[in-house]
Amino acid sequence: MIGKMSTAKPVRKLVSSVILDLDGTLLNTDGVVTNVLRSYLVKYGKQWDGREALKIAGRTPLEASAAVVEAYELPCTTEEFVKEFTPMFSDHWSNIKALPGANRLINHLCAHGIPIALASNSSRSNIEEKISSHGWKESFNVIIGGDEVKAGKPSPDIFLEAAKQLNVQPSKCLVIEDSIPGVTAGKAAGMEVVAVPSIPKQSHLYTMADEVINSLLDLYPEQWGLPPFEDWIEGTLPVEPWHIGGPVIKGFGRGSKVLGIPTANLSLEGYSNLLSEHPSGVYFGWAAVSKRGVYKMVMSIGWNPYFNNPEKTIEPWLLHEFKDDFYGEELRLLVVGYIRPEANFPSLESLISKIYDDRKIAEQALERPIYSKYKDDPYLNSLLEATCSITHS
Ligand code: ADP
Ligand code: RBF
Ligand code: MG
Repeated sequence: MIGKMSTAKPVRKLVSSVILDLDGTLLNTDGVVTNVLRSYLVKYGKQWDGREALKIAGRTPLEASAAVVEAYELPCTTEEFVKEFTPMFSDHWSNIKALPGANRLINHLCAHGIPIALASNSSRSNIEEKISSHGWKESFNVIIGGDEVKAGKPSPDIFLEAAKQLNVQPSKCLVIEDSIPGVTAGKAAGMEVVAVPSIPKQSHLYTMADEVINSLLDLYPEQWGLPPFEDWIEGTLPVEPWHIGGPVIKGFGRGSKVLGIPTANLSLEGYSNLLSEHPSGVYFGWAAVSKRGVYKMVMSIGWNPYFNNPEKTIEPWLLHEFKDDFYGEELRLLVVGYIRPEANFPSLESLISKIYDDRKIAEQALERPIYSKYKDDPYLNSLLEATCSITHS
């Protein structure tokens, strides 16, 4: 009971329906666009560096294409680019991954009978192709594509049409959007808007949104008068377990020296795709260190706003007293739960105290069967066994 009360959030405004954006909000479209664009640019001797990201998020396909042609000074017209690029990209439409929390949100709203609409600048046929493998079509009461209204986002047309077809007042709709044109459209439609920016470190640009969250995991529907999620367990949210591993490398030296909290850094070479799939934030799980054992672990993924890292890093704190460093040794992590988004702090003391809160939450949660069962995971334990057999031979 206490755990539940401490996570309850104040109501901001009462809504009755939810309108969801697709690309960048429910689907990791950016990841696929990036991969296809990267290989496409090679043909023109150019290298992808993400310079177009802000100009293509939330745009219509034609606007996004014009932005790419301009950003990379391609020797072709926008029309030529569209003709060549679209088929390359559409091969991948049906295997774009759902973003973390997307299925959870859709299932939750459906289970409680909350009317939901999907409103995207993509064409109706694109939308249907993209959602086909996720089984979402039946979940939405209404689907509106950019080709079904006069003007795409940032015009409010798509959202107004969605509200009309849902048969609700715009002011009773909550829009969830990742892009600036989408947020602009939602506010122009007179709706409440939660922004979930898909481009990192850009949340300051979203001031017109009613709330800015880091990922769908951080949405609290009760703040909008909607039924709360019931899957939080004492301040933790179970996630689909995922693992990552590699040799421990030297970090910034701030963990033990500045914070008094050592965090082992993993080399992310070859892991940038995996890491970009997981929202920044504080997670926990189990960690195996070669020759040593399996330990409880709490970690941050992200840019550590307090120190403003240039790269997204993954920094696990193993909840065990080690007498020495283990640089170079193999570390394997199994992530099983989520605690909170990463945050900035007014002082070093407040950051440190929050990290100790995280530790306590993780330590307690990992005693629960739902999380403790993963301690026996073969990925973690094979590291210990492999080392043992070498030692004995
Ligand atoms: P950081 O990399 O966080 O800036 P340091 O490089 O000073 O900080 O210290 C991290 C190193 O401390 C790890 O790479 C590891 O070898 C060692 N270490 C000792 N105890 C722990 C622990 N409990 N959890 C993680 N790392 C630890
Ligand atoms: N740094 C931040 O700037 N913001 C955070 O919210 C944050 N949360 C953390 C949570 C945990 C559990 C741990 C172990 C570290 C956290 N850090 C955070 C610090 C960061 O990961 C890293 O230790 C420092 O940047 C030193 O390299
Ligand atoms: Mg570190």
